[in-house]
Amino acid sequence: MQTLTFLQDKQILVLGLGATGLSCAKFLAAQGLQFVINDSRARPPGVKRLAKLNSKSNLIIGHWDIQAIANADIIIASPGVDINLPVIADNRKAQSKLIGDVELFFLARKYLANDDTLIAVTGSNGKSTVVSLLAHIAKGLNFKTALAGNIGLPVLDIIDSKYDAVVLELSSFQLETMQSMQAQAATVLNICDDHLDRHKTLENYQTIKHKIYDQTHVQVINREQASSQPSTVKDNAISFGLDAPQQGHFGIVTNNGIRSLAFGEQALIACSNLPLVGRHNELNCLAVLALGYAAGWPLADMCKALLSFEGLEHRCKQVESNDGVIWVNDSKATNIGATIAAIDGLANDKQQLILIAGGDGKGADFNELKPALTAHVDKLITLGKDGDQIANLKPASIRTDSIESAVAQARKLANKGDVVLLSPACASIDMFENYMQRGEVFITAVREAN
Ligand code: UMA
Ligand code: ADP
Repeated sequence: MQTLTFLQDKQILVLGLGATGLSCAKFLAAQGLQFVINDSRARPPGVKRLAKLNSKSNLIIGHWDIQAIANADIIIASPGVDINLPVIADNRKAQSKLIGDVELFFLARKYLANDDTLIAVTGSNGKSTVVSLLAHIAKGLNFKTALAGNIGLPVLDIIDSKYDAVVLELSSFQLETMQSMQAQAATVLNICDDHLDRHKTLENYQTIKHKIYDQTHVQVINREQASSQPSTVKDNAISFGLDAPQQGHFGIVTNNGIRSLAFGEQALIACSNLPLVGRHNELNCLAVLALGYAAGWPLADMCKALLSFEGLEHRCKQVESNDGVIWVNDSKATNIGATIAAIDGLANDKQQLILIAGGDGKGADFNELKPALTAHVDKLITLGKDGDQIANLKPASIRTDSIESAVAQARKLANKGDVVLLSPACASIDMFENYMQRGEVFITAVREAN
């Protein structure tokens, strides 16, 4: 790789030694550059692997190092590091450059004249589903494809190769330190309260998310939600929504009672054939088609490839069972917005919807759940640290102390064709290692009683 002049003869400081910090270290070491890494944790996860890199680095752990921060010309902050912490904001030199790993990736790409087709996705909910579906489709189109960013693989880990399609999931933490992306297409899927402990106000969180629109050729816009739309809409913007679309945009049309995803008037795929359940997933599929279309991917081939997507585990995924009840695992619903989407998407007038919710609410105001609980949920079963707060929102709620007993209660209440939905609206850390383990316990409880 060529040497990047903007990094030469500079005091470089990497903040954080998780997956991101390690990827930065690998990149800088490959450039033959000297750098300091500072992680405030006593045992950051990347220490052993950093040692193996044999880099010209100096590691400082266990506290924020004021001297290292004050000396740095370039600070590369990991997404988990709050750049507004006074120890960082107040001690850095006024002329220092503060960027994230994703900004470094784009600065390096520019330097390397790498112009792979790039699609970027942010939003409060649905990011992982949308980027995984995009990558699935890109592979179906026989593109050499990379999927990176907040979904798990740090972007600098893909900088050494060229791809036909690069699909990036971007968090607000990453967008906060970014300005040099030049995506072909990008979207803010939706916005609801999230990460306010770090961004303080919804307005600030929204402003950070909107930065993605200044860094893309085509803006892909959610027609249904004003707060996720850019303040300045470019002429070539493409929109998606659940209403009938205008020419050149994506939406839903109904012909002879059959609802289909559509491009303008052209019906593309019957909604009943989609591999993912719920209205929110119809929106996700429309966003995917709009993003791919904006990147110049052939629409008919995209639709074909979309049908074979199997969905991601723990996101509104039906659990196989032979009791005629539709058990749905949505353990990834760790905020209220995701649970409302699942309820709205799965409720129907004919069958009961039984909701299992609760866990660690991270200080959220659960009152926002009340309208959906009242309108669509027939029975509510709660568990976990903040389960009682949710139970208080609906009369005759059933309080339990485990997933197993919640499933047993649901089984007593459910008839054939009813939906039992685990969509906690809460993090899992009060009872489980993570949302995956919570989902697995649910699946096991459903299957064991079958
Ligand atoms: N931390 C410290 N001190 C430090 C550095 C980190 O206390 O000096 C803490 C942070 O508060 C954070 C944790 O350590 O809780 C991890 O931070 P990190 O920046 O080292 O994390 P990485 O391992 O580099 O993973 C990051 C993203 N993590 C975060 O944004 C918190 C991963 O997203 C992402 O997959 C990865 O980079 C590759 O790009 C995870 C995530 O939870 C999945 N994202 C949030 C979300 O999806 O809601 C935004
Ligand atoms: P993210 O990566 O943004 O967290 P995921 O695809 O992992 O998104 O989904 C997280 C949760 O949000 C799941 O419970 C899922 O069912 C729900 N969800 C997915 N898409 C949407 C959407 N468009 N609107 C609201 N909730 C959604």
